[in-house]
Amino acid sequence: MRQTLKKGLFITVEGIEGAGKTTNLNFIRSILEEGGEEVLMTREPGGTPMAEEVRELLLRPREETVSSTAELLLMFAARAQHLEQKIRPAIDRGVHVLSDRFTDATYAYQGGGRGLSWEMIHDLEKMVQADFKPDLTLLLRIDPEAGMARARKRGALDRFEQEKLEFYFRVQEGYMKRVAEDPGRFLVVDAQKSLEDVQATIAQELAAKLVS
Ligand code: T5A
Repeated sequence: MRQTLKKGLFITVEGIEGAGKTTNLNFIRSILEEGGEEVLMTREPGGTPMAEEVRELLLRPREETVSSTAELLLMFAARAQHLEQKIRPAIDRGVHVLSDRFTDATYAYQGGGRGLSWEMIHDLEKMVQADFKPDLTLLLRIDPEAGMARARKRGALDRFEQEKLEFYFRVQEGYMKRVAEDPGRFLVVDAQKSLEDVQATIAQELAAKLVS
C-alpha cells in the first residue's frame, strides 16, 4: 500500500455496542503499519485529556435524567477539542488517523436512538467541522441482541449500554440512513460472521477502497 496511499487519511470505525470496533480498528492499524504507514489511534467521545473527561461525564450511569440536547452538545464539545488538538494536527503532519467512532455515531445515537432532528445535528456538524469528514468509514453491522450479548460479557455496562434493545435498533437504522446519504464513504461489513471472515473482508475491501 505504501507508494499509492494518500498521506494523512482519516478512517473511522462505527457500529453498535459489541460490533467489534476496537478489535477491527487494531486490525486496520496492523495492516497500515505493516505497509510502513504511520498511524494514530484515537476514539470518541474522548481522545484528548479534556475530551476524555467529557467522555466520563457522558458514559457514567447516573440517577438524574440526562437531557438528549445536553448529551448532543457534550458530544460535539468533546469533538471540537479532539479535532483541534489531535485529529487535524496529525493529518496535517501526514499521519493516518484511525478513530473508534466519530460524527456518524452522533447521527445514529442522538438522531436515530434519541430522536433528535437530523438538521440540528447537521448544523452542529457544520459549526464544529465545516466540511471535514472521514475519508473512509467502516460500519460493522450486527444484530443488536448479538452485539449486546458480546458487550455484556465484558462486565459492567455504561449509561448507553443500559438502554433497551429498541434503542439499538433505532441506532442501527440511523447508521443505515447515513450510509444511504453518502454511500461512497462507507464500507459496510457483516460483523456477525466469525472474526476471521470479518477480517478477511476488511483486508480485501480496505485495499480496494484506499489504494488508487
Ligand atoms: N456515542 C458515541 C454517542 O452516543 N454519540 C457519539 O457521537 C459518540 C462518538 C461510546 C458510547 O458513546 C456513544 C456510543 C457508545 O454507546 P464505546 O466504548 O466507544 O462507547 O463503544 P462501545 O460500543 O461500548 O464499545 P464496545 O467495546 O462495546 O464495542 P466494540 O469496540 O464494537 O467491540 P470490541 O471490539 O470490544 O468487541 C467486543 C467483544 O466481541 C468480540 C471481541 O473479542 C470482544 O470480546 N468480537 C467477536 N466475537 C465473535 N465474532 C466476531 N466477529 C467478533 N468481533 C469482536
